[in-house]
Amino acid sequence: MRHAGTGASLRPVRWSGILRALVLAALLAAGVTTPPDKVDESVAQTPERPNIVFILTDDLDTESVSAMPELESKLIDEGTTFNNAFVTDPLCCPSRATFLRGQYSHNTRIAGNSPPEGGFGKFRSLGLERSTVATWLDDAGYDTFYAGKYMNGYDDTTHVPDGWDRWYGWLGQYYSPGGEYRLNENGDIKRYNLDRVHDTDLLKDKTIDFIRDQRGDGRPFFAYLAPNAPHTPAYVLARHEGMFSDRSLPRSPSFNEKDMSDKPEIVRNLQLDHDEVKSLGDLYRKRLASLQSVDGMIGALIAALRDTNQLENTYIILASDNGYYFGEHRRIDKSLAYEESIRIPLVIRGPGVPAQKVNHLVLNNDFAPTVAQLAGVDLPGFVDGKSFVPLLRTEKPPLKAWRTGFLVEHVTPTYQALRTNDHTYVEWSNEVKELYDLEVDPYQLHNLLNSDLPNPPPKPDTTGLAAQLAALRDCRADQCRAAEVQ
Ligand SMILES: [Ca+2]
Ligand SMILES: [Ca+2]
Repeated sequence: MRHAGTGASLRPVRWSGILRALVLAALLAAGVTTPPDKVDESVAQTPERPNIVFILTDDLDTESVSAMPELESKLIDEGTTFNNAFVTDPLCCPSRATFLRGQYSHNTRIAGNSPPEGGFGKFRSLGLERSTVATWLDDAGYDTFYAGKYMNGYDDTTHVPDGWDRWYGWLGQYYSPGGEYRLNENGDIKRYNLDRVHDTDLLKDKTIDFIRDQRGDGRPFFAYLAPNAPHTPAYVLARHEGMFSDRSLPRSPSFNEKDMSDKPEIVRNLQLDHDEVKSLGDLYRKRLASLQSVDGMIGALIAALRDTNQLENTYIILASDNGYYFGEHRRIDKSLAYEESIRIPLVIRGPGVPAQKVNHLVLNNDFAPTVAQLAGVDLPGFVDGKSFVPLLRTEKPPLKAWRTGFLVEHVTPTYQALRTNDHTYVEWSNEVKELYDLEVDPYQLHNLLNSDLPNPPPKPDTTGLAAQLAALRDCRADQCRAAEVQ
């Protein structure tokens, strides 16, 4: 059933919206968010079967969100923002596999962007596409839509992954010389050029067509958008050229970290020279300008949902597949366990979701189970994450009862880390260890386990941290959720 038509007087429309919000709020408050397994498909887009729109940006750091006014006014001001949202393997392909399956990368076995560690071919050949958030919702009668980057290595293929009713998958590694790019459109390969249409605008148009087609369809929908922005080369729309030309690169205390003697050797010997700092500033400004395409898309999608009377029954979620270093600890890019790389923006608005900022630890592992709960579908037993729907209320579980720590893992270079509410503890494959007390050292300048100092201070006791990390290292499903609360 759709919302009351716009032809009716205003009052029924408003009351229907308020009623939906009250019903959902009551369901949330009662802890009842799972409707019966079998839902009559003629009764659709009800509060129990809402629409879901997800925007997964590429390499968006939390600081750059401040350059996105539509995101701020239409999602952050209207919804719940997670101040402590993280990815558990800070690299594109592993993180994207986790978003789709709700598992740590030691369980997806997608631990890199290319074979043998990971990539699209491995994701497919392991059979992982057969059970994702898309197939769960598709099997429950949702109309599903995907547009944008899928996984590294997805190229020259007419293959459409399971579970997606409409598919616009980005092919290849970004753009060819001359600005050409290709999409797999429901099995057909189509070519475009940046001169004619910027890829974010193209994805936006495809999504708006889909949203408009849903009106009167009678079924709820799930749209998953994965724009390339702001990932390098961060193409800027002509209308945004030159924006942010006055903005200088933020320099936190860890920028070009002065004393690296506390860091493991792999990090310690990094250098940032004057030219690199200058080009980082240029990249930073270019990324902010490229993000305006995503910001405009947020506004346009919300307008399309409103125009088609679907906004009140739609959850909109924005996240990133990993963070980004702009010279912090002399690093560029991502992949280490320091904050700038694992921390992501995460915001959700929708029916019954209060405008608030939440400090609980939430993960990319939690995305798929959250969407499943919002849609009222059952989860397969392999999921490691947990739905953060209980945090979308004013009355929340206590922070430390929710999650006290989680695993960060990475293969190249190889480390496992534990990020708790107040510490980062890293174990490298060569047995070097790092420990940062985030309450006194939020910029991770002083590794408390540095053993190379001439007269090292007494080391803190890491028994508890090491034990929690050991419990998480090879965990599965319930074991992970149990080991994350100590
Ligand atoms: Ca990425
Ligand atoms: Ca230092």
